[in-house]
Amino acid sequence: MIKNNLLLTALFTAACGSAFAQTESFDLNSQRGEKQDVNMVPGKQLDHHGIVVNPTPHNLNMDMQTWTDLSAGVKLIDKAGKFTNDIDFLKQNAKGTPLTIVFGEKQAKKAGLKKMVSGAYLLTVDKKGINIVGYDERGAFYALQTLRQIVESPAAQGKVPALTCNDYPDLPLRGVVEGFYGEPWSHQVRLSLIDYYGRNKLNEYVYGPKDDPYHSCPNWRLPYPPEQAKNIHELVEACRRNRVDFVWAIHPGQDIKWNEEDYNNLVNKFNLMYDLGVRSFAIHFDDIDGEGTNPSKQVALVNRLTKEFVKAKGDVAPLVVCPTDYSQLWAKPGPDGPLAIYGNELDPEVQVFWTGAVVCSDLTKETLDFVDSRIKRPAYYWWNFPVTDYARHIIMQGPTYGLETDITDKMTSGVLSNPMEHGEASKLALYGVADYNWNVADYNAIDNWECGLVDLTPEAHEAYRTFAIHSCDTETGYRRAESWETNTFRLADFSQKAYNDLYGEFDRVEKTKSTMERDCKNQLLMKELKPWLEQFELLGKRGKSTLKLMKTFRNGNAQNFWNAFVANRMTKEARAAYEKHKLGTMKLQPFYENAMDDMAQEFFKNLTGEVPAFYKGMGTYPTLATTQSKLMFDNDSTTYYHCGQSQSTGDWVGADLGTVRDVREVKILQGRNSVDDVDYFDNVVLEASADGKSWTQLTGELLKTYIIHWKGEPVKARYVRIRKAESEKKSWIAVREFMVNPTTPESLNFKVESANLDAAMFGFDKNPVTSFRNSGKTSFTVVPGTKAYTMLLNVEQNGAVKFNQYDKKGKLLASTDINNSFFNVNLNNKAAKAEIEGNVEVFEVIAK
Ligand code: LOG
Repeated sequence: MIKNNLLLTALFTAACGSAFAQTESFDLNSQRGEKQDVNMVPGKQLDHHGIVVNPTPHNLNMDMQTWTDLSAGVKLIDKAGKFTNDIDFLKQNAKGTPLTIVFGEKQAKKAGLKKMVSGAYLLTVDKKGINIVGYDERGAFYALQTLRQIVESPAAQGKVPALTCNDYPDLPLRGVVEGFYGEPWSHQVRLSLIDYYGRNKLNEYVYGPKDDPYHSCPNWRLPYPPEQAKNIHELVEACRRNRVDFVWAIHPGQDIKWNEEDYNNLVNKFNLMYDLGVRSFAIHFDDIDGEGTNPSKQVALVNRLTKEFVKAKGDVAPLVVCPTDYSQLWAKPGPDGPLAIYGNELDPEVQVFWTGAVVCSDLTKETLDFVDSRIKRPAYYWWNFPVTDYARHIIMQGPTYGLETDITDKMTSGVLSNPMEHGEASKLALYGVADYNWNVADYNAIDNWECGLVDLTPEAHEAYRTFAIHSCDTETGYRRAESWETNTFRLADFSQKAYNDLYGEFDRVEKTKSTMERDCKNQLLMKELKPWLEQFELLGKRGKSTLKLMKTFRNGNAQNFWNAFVANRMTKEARAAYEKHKLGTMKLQPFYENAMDDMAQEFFKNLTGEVPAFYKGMGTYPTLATTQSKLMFDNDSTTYYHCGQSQSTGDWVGADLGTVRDVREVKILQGRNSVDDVDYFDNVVLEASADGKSWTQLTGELLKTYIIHWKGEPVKARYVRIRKAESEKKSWIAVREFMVNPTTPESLNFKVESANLDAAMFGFDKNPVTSFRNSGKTSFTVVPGTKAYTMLLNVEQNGAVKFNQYDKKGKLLASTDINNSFFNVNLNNKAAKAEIEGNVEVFEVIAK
């Protein structure tokens, strides 16, 4: 719930507070690099000799000299009669190779299965035929999945080598929770995913889309409408075919009353779901506030349901529960805390979810130690990967990693992935989740990803790989490695070799969309990727044209450069479209942004001999090194930088002004709005520094202040920052604008007149990347001694733009056509006023 905070605007007319020295451990140099705080992907690519089985079997011995040809078909010997529908990948033929399938504990023991757990199996192929022994039906089904993958491998092509595979899962619960905010998956995508779970030996699908009103508030008490009820029944059936447990989850906590009536409402809803075939249930108490968060009441409810519903039915699986304290970020650790209450009172059969150190976090022994010791059982790891509901403009196609490989079933009952609202595009990540859960110690993230790409798009995997490697990171929140094979460079580091390599990659990027459209057979996937593929193509084009622009810049012809530079800028519309479907955020787009900024700044310096008023974000958050921090300096208060991590006292966000300047005014908009947002420093100090080490306080502590506005006697500073003072607040923080010395009519030593005077300031702000659109006339008095003007403009076709000069009395001295975006004009020595007339974008007016 968002609380209403009082809006306080602090306007200080003089510097208050005194200079004080601070010894900081903070390393200023770390702010200047491109380095981002993102873990690399572990593992390396392996040669599978054309046969890939996912998840990686524990023991698979193949004799590649001895092959059985299955093209004539197999003769199924299936006493239990369970698998007739599971061998669609083989022809059935009464005279074919015998395929014998048995399962059960006794058979498993006799056959020497390595582990007596659900899902374990022994698959053997020899001269006599194919033999499968499952620990249970699920195990036998898994043996068939292994057989399928081998037979369908490029190296096998309908044959099968002699082999022994004595295999089992490491973790008992392996699967997926449809648990994100946003558009729930379509029925078609759900069915496609359920088949995928079966093939990859995932055994649990928890149905809990936050935006299904019959799962959550307000309709959790009501039956599903008939059409949706029918679909859920179909999902249960699809899961049964794939030996997946369908777990239906309810999210009642936001408005549940702890009384008989709501208890009965819940049981009634469970009964309705039971009638649709559901045999496993979960209760989610995440993301709620108020009464529903009471841990004792939650536990009492789950215990009572266990007794009166689960056990009474006899064929319902133990319940799963998501506590309100599901993350270490806010879980109260004490012996009376909610997790301890769960540990002491909750029926030991009930599974308890846990998301780790924060909401989206790596699976570590450390976090499992923390939770397990309190809940007194192995936690069920709800992994918020590859979910993107907190960054819906992203499509996560990177490797599945961040999972420690010495975890056992004593520590967790398994990893349940919460995917993206794009179900097909989530399969790549689930390929890894399946592999990890099955064979923890052998998990090889990079190799898994390489194999997953081929598995998903066998006909287009190279293009899909190009797309995927540049579509991984979130920029904020759960950071992921991206573009790790690509080297970008700054203008100052230009070399022909670096240029050629990067040009080649941008060329591949540009061609990816058309290649995938031509070759990829997975239409559901293509539908989900489409808007991102479109942006990818544009990004490829943009990269190539930017590289060429660098060459133009280096050739030194100012007019050629400026015209090409203007043409290479992203329009407002192009930027908005990119922000909606973003990719290449770690290296490709930053290459573009940095190159454009570098060129603009160098160009300005060459023209004027001055450092442009161009600022860069800096501070304690690694995300400040991403292009997101530019959103603080874009003069657009509807966009914001979001830090992506919880705040603590001493954190700061600031601006590097490029050189020491006289700082006379600072205006900062904190939060995503100035009314009631929670993401801001609720106690904050404004400070300035010349060296980044000792800081002068410009204000005292400002409580609950969204708009920080300081004006005063100029202070010499290169760095300005807001620093979090003492406060309990832990939320993320957002900054919409960070303005230092905004150019105002009063701050200029000449007079400007324009229909929109505020906007016109961008033409005189000594920042060559900001601009205003002139229509009509903008005039400015000529500072004595000025001999000429250079104007950085964007002259469009049919612009009909003029530069007019007037004398003291207002008499027109000259009128010149402006027909080039780079415009130089000499002044008449009587000129007292100059004027731009007509429709044109004005970046900078430079007096010479
Ligand atoms: C929600 C989940 C959401 C995820 C990522 C849990 C247990 N609950 O912070 O529905 O998809 O974060 O944004 C959550 O993770 N809460």
